Amino acid sequence: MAKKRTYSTGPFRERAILVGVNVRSQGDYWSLDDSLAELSELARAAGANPVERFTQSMNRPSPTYLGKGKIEQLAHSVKHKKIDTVIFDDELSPNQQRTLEDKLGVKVIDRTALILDVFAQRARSREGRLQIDLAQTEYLLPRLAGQWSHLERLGGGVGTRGPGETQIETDRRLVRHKLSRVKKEISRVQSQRNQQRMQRTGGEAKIVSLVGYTNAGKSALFNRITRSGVIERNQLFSTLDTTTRNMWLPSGTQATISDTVGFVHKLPPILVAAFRATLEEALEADLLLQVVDISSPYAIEQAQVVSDQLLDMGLGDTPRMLVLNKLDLVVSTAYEPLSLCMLDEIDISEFSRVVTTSATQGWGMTELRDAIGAEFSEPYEENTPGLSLHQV
Ligand SMILES: Nc1nc2c(ncn2[C@@H]2O[C@H](COP(=O)(O)OP(=O)(O)OP(=O)(O)O)[C@@H](O)[C@H]2O)c(=O)[nH]1
Ligand SMILES: [Mg+2]
Repeated sequence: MAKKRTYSTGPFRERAILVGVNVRSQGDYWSLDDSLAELSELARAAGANPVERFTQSMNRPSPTYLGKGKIEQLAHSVKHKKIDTVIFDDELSPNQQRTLEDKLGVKVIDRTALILDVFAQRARSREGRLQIDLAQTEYLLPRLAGQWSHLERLGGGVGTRGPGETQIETDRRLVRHKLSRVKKEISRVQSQRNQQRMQRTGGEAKIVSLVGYTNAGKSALFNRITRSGVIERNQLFSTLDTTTRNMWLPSGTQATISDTVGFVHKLPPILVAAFRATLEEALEADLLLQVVDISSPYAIEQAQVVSDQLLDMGLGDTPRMLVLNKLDLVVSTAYEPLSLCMLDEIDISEFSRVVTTSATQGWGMTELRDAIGAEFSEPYEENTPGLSLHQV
């Protein structure tokens, strides 16, 4: 009798192997090692204990994700190292996931499920919970259907097929019903938020939005600028809800500034779609402050991921300022020259200005405020970054 499978994105604490592939034809600027280092952090954030890494280089993506021999090696490791879960660094198709579970005999999770899991643990507000609920349900829907067809394939015959099919239909109907309910609720929350925005600004104030990689220091900067108490923590995805406050510009006019959810490498598209309501502030922004943690060894890759994802969200034309944060971790005083090699590697022509800050030390706050003010009072000149840096 076939074993019933369940796919869950709920919390788990298990011994895990991390698996990634390097596909030469895809030429990712993010190295496999770096990607797995981040996957390991995500796994820990979700409560798992990564004990080993498995990698494979290949010319083309494999329909089974890994080559046959590699899957055998992996199965051997799973058995001998008492592994509970194998975590893959890319989103697996429902078929790949099922085949790999069959071959490995343990639970198989992909990067998407892991990110959904971390989000689910962090979600506090009603809107955040609704959005993660939507993303998880969208993720589970095709896997749910696959789960039953798999049972039919294996069990088949009398006593399974009929009830199985009925069950698929019932499950799909229930899940679709849930999806439409959650979507309706999200759009209600979204229209309330739009109303609030209009009331707050009369629809006239400029909208500034902090965007950037998770853990870059967006909330810390937001708190510094607006004297708010948004949670800032050394962990992935502290912020899931957008917070908006008014801020005064040096000219005496008001703008609104928003703290938003962070980005991550290979951010699941279903999550971006589900969090569209939360990202509304960024979508409507007159100016994006792209925050980069310059102390991170992955600063360049992280900046690139965020630029690419903003482009995917249709924000390629919104004026963008580069905020190099955590300056205190790379220099000892605010006025020490910053090595230019880093700036050489980031394409600063994408940005209207570059400002360096330390949110924790309060460095660069006046410069940041001035730069935002200047952005709204001067004509935007393309490809002439007005570097308001003391050190460039
Ligand atoms: N040393 C130093 N630490 C900083 C600075 N800015 C932020 N941090 C720390 O970095 C960690 C992450 O900061 P957050 O403000 O929560 O980062 P975030 O970009 O909002 O992250 P998410 O909400 O997860 O997307 C916290 O522990 C902050 O105290 C800085 O300029 N210098
Ligand atoms: Mg935050």
